[in-house]
Amino acid sequence: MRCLAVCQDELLIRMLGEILLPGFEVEFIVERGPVARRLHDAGIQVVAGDPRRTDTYLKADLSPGTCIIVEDNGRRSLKKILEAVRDAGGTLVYVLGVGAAATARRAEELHADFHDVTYLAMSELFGGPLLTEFSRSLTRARVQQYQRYFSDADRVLIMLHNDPDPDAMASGLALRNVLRRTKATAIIGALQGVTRPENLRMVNLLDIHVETVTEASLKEYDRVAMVDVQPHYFGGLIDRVDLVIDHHPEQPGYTAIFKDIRGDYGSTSTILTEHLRAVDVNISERTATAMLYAIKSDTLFFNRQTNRVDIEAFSYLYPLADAALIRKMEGAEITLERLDYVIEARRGGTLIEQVFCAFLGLLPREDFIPYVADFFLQIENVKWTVIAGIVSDSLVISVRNLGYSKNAGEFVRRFFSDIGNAGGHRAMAKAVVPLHAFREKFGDLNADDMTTRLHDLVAQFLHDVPAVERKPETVRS
Ligand SMILES: [Mn+2]
Repeated sequence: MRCLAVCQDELLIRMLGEILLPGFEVEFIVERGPVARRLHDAGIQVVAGDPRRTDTYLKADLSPGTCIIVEDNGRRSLKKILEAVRDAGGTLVYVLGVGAAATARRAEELHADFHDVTYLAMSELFGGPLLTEFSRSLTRARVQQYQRYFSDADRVLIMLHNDPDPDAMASGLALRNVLRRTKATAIIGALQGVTRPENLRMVNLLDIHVETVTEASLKEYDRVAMVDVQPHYFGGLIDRVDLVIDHHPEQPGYTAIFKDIRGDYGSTSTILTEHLRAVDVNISERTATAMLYAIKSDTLFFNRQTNRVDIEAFSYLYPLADAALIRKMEGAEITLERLDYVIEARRGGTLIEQVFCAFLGLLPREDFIPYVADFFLQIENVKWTVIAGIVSDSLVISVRNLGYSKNAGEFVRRFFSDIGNAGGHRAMAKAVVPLHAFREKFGDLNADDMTTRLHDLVAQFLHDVPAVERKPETVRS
């Protein structure tokens, strides 16, 4: 493709030359003779001419297929140049904003007269990669610090939350990698092991060992790191750790020598991808596969709480991972017993104003609840799901939404943090409340009343008015 660039700045000309050659056939139109001669001597295709005159472009053989780039350094002659280009039949026109402040306003001004022209600001074109580089070196400094701190330890514990999920386990593998340790010197552990079928499948396919840790065995480690969870989760059992890496909102009340908490990231594996890249550690196929699966599952394949960095980590890990293995792991999510609870939720649950609520009764395992919550969020017209069920002596409530409405984490905190554990993100949250405490606050409800009550709470939260005032509206719809 042929490209004509109207530029006066030598640095810009040399840079464009470097970027566009050899893919494009590039010629520069330069106003001042001496600059043109110097560039010509440097081997750059250049013609001297007045860019405000139509015949300059005719002489340069401008055709409708020629791509024109015009430098905008804030001077007023820009409109004249664009008129001349238009008169000469130029249609593929790009204006490159360099150093001119308020590029957005400038772009708008131009658009009124020349709506085919695309305005590109140099700062935007460059900003992304430059900032990525800068933040990578910040991350590098951080990672090197904790690497040094961990280097002389005999035994390191990488602690995960109970019933570890793919993100927790993948983050454990990744941190072991960052610390350049083996499974003998960096133990991945949890107080309670893996139970969910799809997570067990991951454990088996990737040969991951999660050691069961007890309060007593905690003392056997020289250093303790935590991934995908923060110490407060363990309710006072662990109040001091050496390192915390997590993407859940930051919690107070513990001491950590190093921490990297990024609440706006979709997964802890995303943070660890950046750590691994920053210090240039090789990522094995097994670790990459685990991390890719973790990002997919924590973001529901980018359907919730996804950040540009999650997508970037995903595309970085993709070629390193075993995609066939991931497909195998994913197949484990649908099981007959889970479908039983989907049917149960369909039977007893109700959909009101795009909110689906259901109570599943007494359950043998907790994972049915988030599974059903995720499942119903896929259905057309459903924007929120609130699924509750009883597991041993607690009521567990999973909340999901599409991520662009009110915050699910705030919802569970508002109604349940006074009587139990409640927390989460914008798009996914969970509350675990002792059954007796729930009954004290809300009464001893039967299944149908429970569903109605959940609807009332969501409506109250979404409309921010007392439930009573909302009732007639529900009846109408
Ligand atoms: Mn996670």
